[in-house]
Amino acid sequence: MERPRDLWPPAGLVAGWAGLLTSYAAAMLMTIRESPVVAIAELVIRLTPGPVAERAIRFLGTFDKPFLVLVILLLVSWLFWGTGRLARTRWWAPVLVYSLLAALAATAVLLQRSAGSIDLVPVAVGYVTWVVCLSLLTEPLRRAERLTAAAAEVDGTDPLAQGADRATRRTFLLRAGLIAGVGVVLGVAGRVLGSGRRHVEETRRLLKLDGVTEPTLPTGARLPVEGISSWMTPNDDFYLIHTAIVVPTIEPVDWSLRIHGMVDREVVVTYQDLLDSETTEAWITLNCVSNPVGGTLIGNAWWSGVRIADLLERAGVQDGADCVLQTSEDGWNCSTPLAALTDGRDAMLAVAMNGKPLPIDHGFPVRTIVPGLYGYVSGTKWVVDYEVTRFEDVDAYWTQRGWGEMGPVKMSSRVDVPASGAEVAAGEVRFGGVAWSQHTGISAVEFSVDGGPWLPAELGRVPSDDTWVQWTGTAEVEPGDHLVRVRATDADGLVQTAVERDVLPDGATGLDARDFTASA
Ligand SMILES: Nc1nc2c(c(=O)[nH]1)N[C@H]1C(S)=C(S)[C@@H](COP(=O)(O)O)O[C@H]1N2
Ligand SMILES: [Mo]
Repeated sequence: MERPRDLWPPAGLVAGWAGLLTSYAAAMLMTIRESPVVAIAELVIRLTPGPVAERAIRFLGTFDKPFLVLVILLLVSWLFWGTGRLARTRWWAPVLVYSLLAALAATAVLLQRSAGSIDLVPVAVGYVTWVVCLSLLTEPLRRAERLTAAAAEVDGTDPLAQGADRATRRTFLLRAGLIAGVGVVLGVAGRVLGSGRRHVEETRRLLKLDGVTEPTLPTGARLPVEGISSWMTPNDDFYLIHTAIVVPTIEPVDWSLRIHGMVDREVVVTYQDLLDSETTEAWITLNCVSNPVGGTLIGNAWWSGVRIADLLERAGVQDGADCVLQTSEDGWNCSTPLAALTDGRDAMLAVAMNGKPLPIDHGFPVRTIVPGLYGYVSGTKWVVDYEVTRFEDVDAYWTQRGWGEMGPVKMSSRVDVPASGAEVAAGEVRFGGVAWSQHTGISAVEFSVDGGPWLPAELGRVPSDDTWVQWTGTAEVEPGDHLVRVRATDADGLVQTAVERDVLPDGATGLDARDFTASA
């Protein structure tokens, strides 16, 4: 059985977690977007050099953020354990640790976009919880130690009388249990009651968007090939990339976009303004610059929204401007070449994706979509600010981490069929996949088995140059292991290069290949 002196570290741990839980509950109940822990995690992400972040994302996939939060929680747990131990000899030491942690959390919170002093409340709540709970938990331990010392001094009797120990432990466990219980209840209640997301989800579900039509698949776009990527990517299957850990939840009535900077007059656009404007709709394939050759960070959807060029015209863009610095509600930003927003392509402030209001994770209520550019320089989700400016005057999130400024999509192609490692019947084997070169278009796709001649593939018919295109073809294949490669040619006659380049700084190149086995 542990003695009271072994209970100091657990006291620190329980008090520490109680503070995390009350601060989380406060953040949730106040519908502050993030708990202080998450704010710290986002600060870490912001301070992480691009290539390191890139590697982490590739290594951990979509678990990079939960993983970071977990690491932070483990680290602070270790700190809390230590504060308990420290408390035994130096009452002020844990207070110092708490103060440093709170200062770090406060800094992280204040560095978030549009943070005010009210956002510090959860940090303060956590701090008070730490101090109060630690004294509540260590008080019986301290008392027991004082008694022990006094008894030893007076008459040398066995100071660790079993009964006194047991009483101390009972008081401690009672308090620790109570604190832990209340902490967990508050945490759960905060999550259930406070999550503004539920409300926004409800608003979103009830929205009726006039002028937004359901997607009708263009005839001939889909090739009848089993296992090929769906030409239209359903919203639920569409890849997700964002730096925010907790995504912004914005009620449409609270949303507005401010267009300012090098303009003749500042314009503020509301959600209603967008609904009252003429709708533009288009099939546009969006992809991520971090998509490796053959990767899946790409999707094709039917987007509905309002042309950005019209809004910029209302504001009156001044001479000399060459980019628009877009900022999201969560603080992420990107600088987009002005030309891509005004040259007549379907660059839009999108309100709907595949005929439905944007899913929250895809930027509800409004995001930017620009055909032909990678998402990191254009596709701002939860967008709230457009500053018309010059590239030389700004430094956006990914560009300051070494990624290219302009971000035009590079031509690429992928094999979907056969799937990697698949087993097919020898003889006539069907191949298929997708190819893309948004805003330029694909004119041909070829595939080659085991380094043999390039065979022309059949292409699906697409409504514009802004989407990917499905390809298919067949070839005679002997029993055994094989490798199929694919390459595209764009509408300008450029053939996809086999030279392999990393995704950093402006998109991967190289040819996709799949190995498969043909059996007799
Ligand atoms: N607010 C915000 N918008 C963002 C990002 C982000 O991190 N935050 N990531 C961009 C990147 S890198 C890509 S590839 C696209 C992905 O859009 P999706 O998640 O809807 O597929 O969003 C872009 N818009
Ligand atoms: Mo991206």
